[in-house]
Amino acid sequence: MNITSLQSHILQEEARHKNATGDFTWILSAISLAAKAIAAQVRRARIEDVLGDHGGSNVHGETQQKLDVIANHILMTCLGSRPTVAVVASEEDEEPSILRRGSEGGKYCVVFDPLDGSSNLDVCVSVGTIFSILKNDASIPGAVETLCQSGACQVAAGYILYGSSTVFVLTTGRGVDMFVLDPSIGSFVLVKSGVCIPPTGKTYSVNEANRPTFPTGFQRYLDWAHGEGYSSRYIGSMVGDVHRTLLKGGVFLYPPTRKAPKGKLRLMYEANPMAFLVEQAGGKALAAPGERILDIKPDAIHQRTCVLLGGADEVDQVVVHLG
Ligand code: AFP
Repeated sequence: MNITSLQSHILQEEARHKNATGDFTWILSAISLAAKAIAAQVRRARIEDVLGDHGGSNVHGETQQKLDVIANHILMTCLGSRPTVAVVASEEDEEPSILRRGSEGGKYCVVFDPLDGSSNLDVCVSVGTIFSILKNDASIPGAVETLCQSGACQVAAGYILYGSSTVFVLTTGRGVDMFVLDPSIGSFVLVKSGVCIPPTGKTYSVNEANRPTFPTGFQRYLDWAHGEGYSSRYIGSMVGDVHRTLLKGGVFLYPPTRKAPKGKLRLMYEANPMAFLVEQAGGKALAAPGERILDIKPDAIHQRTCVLLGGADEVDQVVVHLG
């Protein structure tokens, strides 16, 4: 039996680069450690007192769940101890934190959504952590300015899905790899290298309750998909919905709505990492027809965007209807 852990896989990848220092491996190991700690909390959610509202709201005015706060703290603690992490930014916090300057060895910035889909926790539905790693430009003094890089600059991105199993999906720009947490040995083990998103797949994933306020092109697409016998699948946890789309094909959509005319999902914490993964798996990820998510230069770290991603042919079908 050949068991490759996340750690050894990253070390093998790093060995391909002759100037590699191991710094990057060390950061991914912090995320992997945090993921195991969060998974343990999620698994014990009805046993420990970690469910329900925390009593506060985050920077977006959304109610924070106790586990949002716990997951955020775990990631901050694990990443904080890594000597090359310069800046961390969480979807839950208003401001990024500068941990160390470039002159003090800060080489990378890590941006994350600690627990996406957390409003589903009370009913035991899959949730996830999404992360994106960027280089720290030591010549830029401000944390926000440092982070406002387009998604195309990401050096790695991924998510951890706390579902019926705990799955770690990662790209470092050389395809997509998938690992599953084996609880009996406490390691993420490689289950698939080179994950490819099927170009076709007759499933769309969208909050159809918002349909009356979608731009007409999206309504035309949905009419067409109904006529073609498509299935609808929507969890309301982006990590779960994107994971299904990555493995089975189809499209995931978060179009503009009356309530969120620029889209609801966050560019840096959700859309960019997912777009990087989907493109690395051979799919497409757009904010609008002709506008790649990864090309958007953010103006603010909590910026929102519309999202249209999935198998290449299925995304093209949506675009045809947007006219
Ligand atoms: P929560 O973390 O507050 O549950 O939000 C999750 C999320 O941002 C994303 O994961 C989902 O795709 C999306 O919201 C679902 O939201 P709608 O209820 O607007 O469809």
